[in-house]
Amino acid sequence: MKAKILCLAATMVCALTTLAADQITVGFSQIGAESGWRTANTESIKSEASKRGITLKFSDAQQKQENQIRALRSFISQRVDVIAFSPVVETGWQPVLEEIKKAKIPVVLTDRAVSVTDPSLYVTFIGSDFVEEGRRAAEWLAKASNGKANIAELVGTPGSAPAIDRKKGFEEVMAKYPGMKIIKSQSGNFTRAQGKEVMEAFLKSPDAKQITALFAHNDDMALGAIQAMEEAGVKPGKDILIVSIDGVKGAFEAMAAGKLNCTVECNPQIGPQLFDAVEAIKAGKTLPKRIQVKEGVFDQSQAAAELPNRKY
Ligand code: GYE
Repeated sequence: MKAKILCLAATMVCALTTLAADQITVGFSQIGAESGWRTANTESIKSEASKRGITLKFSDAQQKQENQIRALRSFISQRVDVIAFSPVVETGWQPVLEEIKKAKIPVVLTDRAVSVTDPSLYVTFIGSDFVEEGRRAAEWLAKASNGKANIAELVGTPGSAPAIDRKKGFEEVMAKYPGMKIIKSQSGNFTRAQGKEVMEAFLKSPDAKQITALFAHNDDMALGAIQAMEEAGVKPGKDILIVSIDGVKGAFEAMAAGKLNCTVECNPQIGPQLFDAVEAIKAGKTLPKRIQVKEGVFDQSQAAAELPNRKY
């Protein structure tokens, strides 16, 4: 009897140890909560971790790089299995990534890329092609305006990969249309409040009447700008054509109401691909350096039909 109990206890200890060894802990440093896209991205990551029984240490940096660096260092001292983060800006990561490498913790980048000289500092980057999104926005506008537009641009967070790349893709296509010009360009930091503020300033400038189109680097800034236009007696979507990027629910509602003309999709639901990568790393598998997220382009004619399908 005694032997039996001992044996049972040993099996239980053994089972518990296996469980602990299998348990994966991931430290994730999120940029902030600046947009509808970001909220959906956080939700996707948190819900996927809990679905898979992965322990997630989640930290919100409130759009500040120094907060992200602090969070990354704390993940090193907590000895998490994998560190993942969405870098607010592209530069300035090399030192902390070297510290992580020394601690032998694999790194997965999600959403935004970093610019480092040593690509071995991270395993893989899971994210969208922001240059292509910028191209798609410009292609749409070129068609809708017959290649003639005086464009106001609401730029994302300065130094961030999506702001740099979306501008680049947009301008690349615009160069084929001599009648398309960017006549105003300023950052609205990817937030609705700052998008509104900057649009108000654009509309107060002496050449405000020349603006025929708005290119906003994300939907939230476009939604803020729509409010500014309405308050100034300008008809959004009619007096000024508006194209933005993300494809959040609010953008589809604005399109269905005729106030926004087009949104280029940028899918925030990265959670499943992130934890597939984490599990692959733990299983010793090799991953591609770049994992692409799928997305489309939607205009007003598709808005009502697509609205019920939108998950973010
Ligand atoms: O477009 C914007 C968010 O990095 C793709 O960040 C992301 C961007 C997204 O604040 O809404």
